[in-house]
Amino acid sequence: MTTATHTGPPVSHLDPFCDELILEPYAMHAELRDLGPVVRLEKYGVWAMARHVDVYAMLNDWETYCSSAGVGFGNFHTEKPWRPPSLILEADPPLHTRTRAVLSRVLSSSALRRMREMFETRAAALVERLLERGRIDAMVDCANAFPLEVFPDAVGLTKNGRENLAPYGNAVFNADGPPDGALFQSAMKDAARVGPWILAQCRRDALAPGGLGADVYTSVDSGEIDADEAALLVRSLLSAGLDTTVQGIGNALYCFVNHPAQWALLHANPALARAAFEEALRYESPVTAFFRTTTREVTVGDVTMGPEEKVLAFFGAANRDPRMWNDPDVFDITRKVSKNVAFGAGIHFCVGAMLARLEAEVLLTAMARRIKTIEPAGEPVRLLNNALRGLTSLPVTVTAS
Ligand code: PQS
Repeated sequence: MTTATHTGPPVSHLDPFCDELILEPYAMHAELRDLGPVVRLEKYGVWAMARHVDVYAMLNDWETYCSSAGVGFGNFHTEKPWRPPSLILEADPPLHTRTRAVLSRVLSSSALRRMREMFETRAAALVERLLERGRIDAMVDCANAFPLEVFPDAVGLTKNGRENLAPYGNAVFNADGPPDGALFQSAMKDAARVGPWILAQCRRDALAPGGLGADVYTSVDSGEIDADEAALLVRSLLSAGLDTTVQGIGNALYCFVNHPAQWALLHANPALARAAFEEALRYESPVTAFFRTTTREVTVGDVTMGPEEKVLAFFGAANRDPRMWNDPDVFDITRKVSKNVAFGAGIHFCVGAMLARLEAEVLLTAMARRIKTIEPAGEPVRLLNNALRGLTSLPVTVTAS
């Protein structure tokens, strides 16, 4: 399947966006890492990086690897984006610097501090409901239910129409894949259906006072951004804030279901919850991969890439690179995981990371305190998505301590 020649760059004929490799990518990750720092994906005519050192370096060099041409397959310099580009994800400095400052403030740990109590109350109540039932679907009843309970309220979103958030998120993440693929096509249908509702919720008068959305608009009053920019930044919250945490939390639960000794460790010491989430992000990274676009000719290792070329960074592969981690395929919640790239790196490092960590920490802590065992009770069902790795179903039984 795969060949490397002496005369050109290493080449792979694998298709990372086919169903089989979306569902089971780890052998492909190893193959891509072993082929070299940069590999040509023959099927698509794009480059790929899968080693930690190279992914990390690329993410930290926004001047060479830009985001303003899009972080999916399409090149916005030559093709029309499927939606008005994000002012933060799909932007470079100086625009990115200005918009990032706004969301950094809105999502800072000090801004989030006042939410913790509400999150804790709801997590504790959720866990009691789970224990009453005993047999639950950890994806549906925990990983989906908890962020859906706390995140839209944190943003200040209206109660009506929240069922549109999941299909919108699904569309956003599938839109990073190949445009002729079935997932991209269904994403465009979802986006057409729920997009207008999403945009209407981004307006100032639709957002509850005191929420994160309303807080974005205080930067309009101070003159940092205009009202149209504020609406698009609220859209970023709605695009990136739900599916990512759902899959991140779900993957963490999946790790624990498959590693009961690690759950026993967390149960004995719930203060490990925050570190445990970080290790779960490394071990089962919810964001599969992102593109950048070269702004100039650049040589990495023996490979020279031209300007305006797409480069795919495999976060999950970097996070299990044996060149970086000892025993990368071991899930160990006591491991040091700084420099894992599950949240990205560099100027585009996830601006919502503090909120994601807060949600996960609060939920995992509440579960660790009350749940003695969490065991498989049926076959998990994997999510098929171009940019997200996770599950749609994880049947388990839980017992109280
Ligand atoms: C936006 C920002 C970030 C936006 C994959 C995608 C994203 C993590 C993984 C994401 C999506 C959308 N985040 O600004 O609209």
